[in-house]
Amino acid sequence: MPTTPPIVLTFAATDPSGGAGLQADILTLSSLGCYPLSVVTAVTIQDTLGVEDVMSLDAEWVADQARSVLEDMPVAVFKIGMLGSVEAIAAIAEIVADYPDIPLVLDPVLSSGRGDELASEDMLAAMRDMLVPQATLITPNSMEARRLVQDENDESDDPDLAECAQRLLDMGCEYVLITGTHENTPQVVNVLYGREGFLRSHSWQRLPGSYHGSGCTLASAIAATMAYGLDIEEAVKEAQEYTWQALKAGFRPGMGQYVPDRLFWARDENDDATD
Ligand code: PXL
Repeated sequence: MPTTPPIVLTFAATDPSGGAGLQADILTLSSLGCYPLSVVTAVTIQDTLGVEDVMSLDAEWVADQARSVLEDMPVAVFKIGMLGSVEAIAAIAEIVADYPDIPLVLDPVLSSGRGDELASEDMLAAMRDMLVPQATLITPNSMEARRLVQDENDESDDPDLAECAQRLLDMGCEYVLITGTHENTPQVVNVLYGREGFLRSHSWQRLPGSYHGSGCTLASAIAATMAYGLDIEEAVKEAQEYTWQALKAGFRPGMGQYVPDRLFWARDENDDATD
């Protein structure tokens, strides 16, 4: 009998445009040979131009989806993306606390690449208090990193990215990967930090388009490479390589942003998809 691939459980919101969220996670995890379990946290109305509305799912429904599959199947890695409410964050925090041996990749989704707000201040605080301390790895972009750690009572508080990483580590997570797409640098520089501080920096050629779902793709790819047993540094390196290839092969299915082609390796170069 064929063996079961590594199983990754993702908590995420649905994106009907197929670019980000749960759909991005499922495509990425499948593309990298994992079997995805998917717990819906919220439903969005959006297209490739922007998010129109968000309906969060009742926290009990979020918890019950997760509990039912966790009792049935052995999960190798948890991945958390967009969340719908403080109550759902608390419910998920309780669930992952019951499985301390399962590594957790936390993608702290606060807003979309196009600037739509996807988390309230209360949700931000709940993530900080309940999820960051349980994360094996957190994958904020530079804007999310700043928002997660900045002192709201001190307008002059302007930590550099290394200081942001240190504050996140002080909250209790083991590793921090800060992505640099939004920084004003010629290349995109992503930096991995561990308990001892700086670990590794990866530079990537800046691609011209604006992409929808790149963060979800990267965090899911890391969850997948970790599920295959790579250590964190190797998992992060391999996942970035995969994500960069997916972005490079990205296409524009509608009138808005490009989306990564998470199945780039399966396309035949000579095939014209419009035939
Ligand atoms: O890219 C972050 C993200 C995650 N999840 C959902 C999203 C977005 C961005 O738009 O819509 C559902």
